[in-house]
Amino acid sequence: MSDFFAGIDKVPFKGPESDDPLAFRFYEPDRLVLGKRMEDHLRMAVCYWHSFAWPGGDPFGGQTFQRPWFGDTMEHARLKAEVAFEMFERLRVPFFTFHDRDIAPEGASLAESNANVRAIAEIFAEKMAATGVGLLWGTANLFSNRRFMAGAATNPDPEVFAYAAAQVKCALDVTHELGGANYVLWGGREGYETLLNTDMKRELEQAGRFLSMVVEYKNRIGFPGTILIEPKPQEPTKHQYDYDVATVFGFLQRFGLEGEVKVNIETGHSVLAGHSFEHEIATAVALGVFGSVDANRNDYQSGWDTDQFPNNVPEVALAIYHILKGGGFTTGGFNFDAKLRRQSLDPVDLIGAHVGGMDVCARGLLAAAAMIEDGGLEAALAERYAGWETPGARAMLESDLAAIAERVERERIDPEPRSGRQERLENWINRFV
Ligand code: XUL
Ligand code: CO
Repeated sequence: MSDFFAGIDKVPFKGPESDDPLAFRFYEPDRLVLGKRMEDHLRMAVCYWHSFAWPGGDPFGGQTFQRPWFGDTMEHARLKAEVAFEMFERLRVPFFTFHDRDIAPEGASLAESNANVRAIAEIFAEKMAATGVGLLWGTANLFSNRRFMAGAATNPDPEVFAYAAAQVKCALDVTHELGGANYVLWGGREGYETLLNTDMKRELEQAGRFLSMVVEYKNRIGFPGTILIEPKPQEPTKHQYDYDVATVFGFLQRFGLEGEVKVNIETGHSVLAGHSFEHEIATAVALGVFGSVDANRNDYQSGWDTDQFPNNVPEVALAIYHILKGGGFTTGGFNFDAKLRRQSLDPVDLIGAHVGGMDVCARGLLAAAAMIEDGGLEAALAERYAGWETPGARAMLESDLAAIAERVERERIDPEPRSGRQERLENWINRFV
């Protein structure tokens, strides 16, 4: 046992009136909401990279955090795993997520790096069995090392494609062995800076072939989880190929993968793409590719992917409303892809940030469930589209342009516009959030 969180107990539930910053006010794992346990609705996860690997740097300054596990040795990596599970247990969080390079240092060769990852995965397996904490997803870091500066799957050098494929194979094997519920591909460097040096057509074909290989391999090893693509419009490249959910869907269809791969939607990435979080979720639900969520929030003034902890209840409630309407999570969940501000130095900051994020998700779930139970929004939608439920409207969709035109002239059709009632619906939402 480490002493990193000494003096901080397992986070208790104290109810909405509590002012204890290290207690849940809304998150009660066993509380039934719409007939399902809160924990099973939300399937929350702590991410390894921001919480345990990020040193607190920004473009103008380096490390601010001092963690006893910062360093390049396996001893450091083992201490990091120790502390990570101590935090998962304190938070009662059911899942975690990681990149291969978050958990173990890179070796002198890929074989050595893979061996390091496997050694830590063995420790994870023991700790997961002892604590009941599960792996929501694993992934490979194909963006930090300089070899990936011009892309991984989309690199002009085929040997980088090969290296990335080998790295993903190991990360997927390890995720499978740890019983991961999903495997994520976020194309950090899969995009371009300038068309002057980029063959876009070729790069998109490479990305499609790479993803097809991942799916083929997943099926070969019998990985029962879901392969997820995480859309993002820019950062780090100026033009990322996986811009948003709609773009990813078109890409999946082109390579015949829309039945095999789903999306992992991140709040901040949605905002960077000029969408709302719920827009991206509703798009994925409508297209049948909703998978999982990276929960965070962006600063609305800075225009960067600031990865702050979620604390906007209306934003989270509307997102969960659309998730519930889509049938809820299957293999996915709420992964906190969120990091502390670099001045938040203390262990208690790390715990407190997650307590707040988890509580906001719980509160959002309660609000969304109340909205569903009330049924007001659903009823307003049904009324708005009622015309389409008539036999005449259905028959029209089976007919053709000329027949429709003939009827419009014959019956002298001239539709009367009807109110969209937006303000009334916005006011209705405010009763629940
Ligand atoms: C980057 C991002 C990643 C992915 C996993 O913006 O969100 O951390 O979630 O690679
Ligand atoms: Co993310």
